[in-house]
Amino acid sequence: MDSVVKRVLKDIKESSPGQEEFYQAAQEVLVTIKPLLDRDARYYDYNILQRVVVPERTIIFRVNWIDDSGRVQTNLGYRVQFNSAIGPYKGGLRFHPSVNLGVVKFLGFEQIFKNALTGLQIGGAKGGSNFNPKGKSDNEVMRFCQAFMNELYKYIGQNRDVPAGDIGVGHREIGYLFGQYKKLTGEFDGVLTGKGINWGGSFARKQATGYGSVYFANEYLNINGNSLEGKVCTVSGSGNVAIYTIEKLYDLGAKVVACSDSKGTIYHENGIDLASLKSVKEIHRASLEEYAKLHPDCKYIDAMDYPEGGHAIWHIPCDLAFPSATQNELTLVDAKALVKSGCILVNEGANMPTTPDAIEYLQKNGVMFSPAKAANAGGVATSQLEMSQNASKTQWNFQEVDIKLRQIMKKIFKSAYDTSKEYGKDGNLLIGANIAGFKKVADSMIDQGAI
Ligand code: NDP
Ligand code: 2IT
Repeated sequence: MDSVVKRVLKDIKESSPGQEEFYQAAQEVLVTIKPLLDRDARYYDYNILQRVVVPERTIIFRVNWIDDSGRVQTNLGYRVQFNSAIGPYKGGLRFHPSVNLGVVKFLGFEQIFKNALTGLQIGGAKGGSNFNPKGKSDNEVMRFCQAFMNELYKYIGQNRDVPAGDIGVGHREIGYLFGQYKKLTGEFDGVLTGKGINWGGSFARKQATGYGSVYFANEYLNINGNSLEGKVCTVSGSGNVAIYTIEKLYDLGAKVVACSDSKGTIYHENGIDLASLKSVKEIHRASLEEYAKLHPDCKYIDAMDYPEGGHAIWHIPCDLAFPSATQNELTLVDAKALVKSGCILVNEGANMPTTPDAIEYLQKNGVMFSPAKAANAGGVATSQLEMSQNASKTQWNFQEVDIKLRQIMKKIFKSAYDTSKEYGKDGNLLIGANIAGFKKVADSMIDQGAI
């Protein structure tokens, strides 16, 4: 039966050349669900493995927009509608120069199983562009978003495909995208999530991924007789996920001593000043170097990089590590440093931040490992809560949404944990999460026939 997995992976490589991140994501899922495949031959009989690695639809389009000097600029736009077996397509949009089809496919593939794990009815999708919002004026970002939506609006809808934010797409971009969607369709509906509170957004969506990631870590520590109280934490990134991870870590009694951005890393041994961090990153959209200038007791490391493919932040001693920036940002060199410094938990806030050899090393050395699909699912789960509020034309308050988020994260943890036990892989949450997510999607695909 292993030969089927091997053949599917070989087929992906041949049919989708150069999509390294996508192979990595597909390989991780197909290899870790082996205990399920060994137990239930239906997934082979119905060719589920071959079917699930192919997106239902891939849309690639040109985005022409006018910069501030009046010149036409061209970028590529993507939306990969990967799987709708359990609900309408759902997943974020990423605007970053590194975006290509392989990146969007890896993110879309991950999203299928993450969304299934939330226990909510949402299918998997992802999109984005190689547009770089950095250094662009607000007007340029607005014109880009409008041009992007001029094409995307044909393929999305509140019951069809509901995009949201990701790297480089936050409140500002969702606003411009929503405005243009409304202009083109004449409809005010819940077609995007992460909207502003005044125009259909949900309280706590902004905080949800970071808070959810910490709620997940808390469950994991508690089941092992431990807690967040007094723990020294490092959090990579300093964007949406990282900032609200830091906020919730402080709330629950931990201390955060380091974070990073695309240019550098700060080590503030006395504890990061969250208000100051928010001001530098959220309001001024500046680099962390500005934060270091405001705090003389804070050390600034002028790079994310570390020798031999490592990353500076993971070489700062910690009890708990929260990779919350981007893919493959925690490598084997980093994992070795974390084990050496006595780190007991790596909790993935970003998508696929830990390389496969690093995951293996951490797990072999007894470090608790929370996989992204489970640990960062609070964002998309709260997006679905936003969709529910839009559909019923209501708005819950912050506390109501936060309570639901916490319950969902508890359920996701339990589902990954119990599934790992059920399949004889005690406490291996990577295996538990992948099996639980895959099973729900695959069983739904079987129920719905060859479509
Ligand atoms: P943001 O754009 O808000 O922040 C990203 C942060 O990571 C920034 O600090 C950025 O640096 C840094 N970063 C991004 N790309 C790179 C890179 N290639 N090298 C080094 N640093 C980088 O994005 P989010 O916080 O929303 O997303 C972070 C991660 O979490 C991503 O993996 C995303 O897919 C994932 N995620 C996001 C969810 C959400 O709801 N937003 C939900 C679930 C997962 P700089 O400040 O210099 O730009
Ligand atoms: O990776 C993710 O889960 C997200 N970027 C959030 C997706 C969403 O639809 O809220």
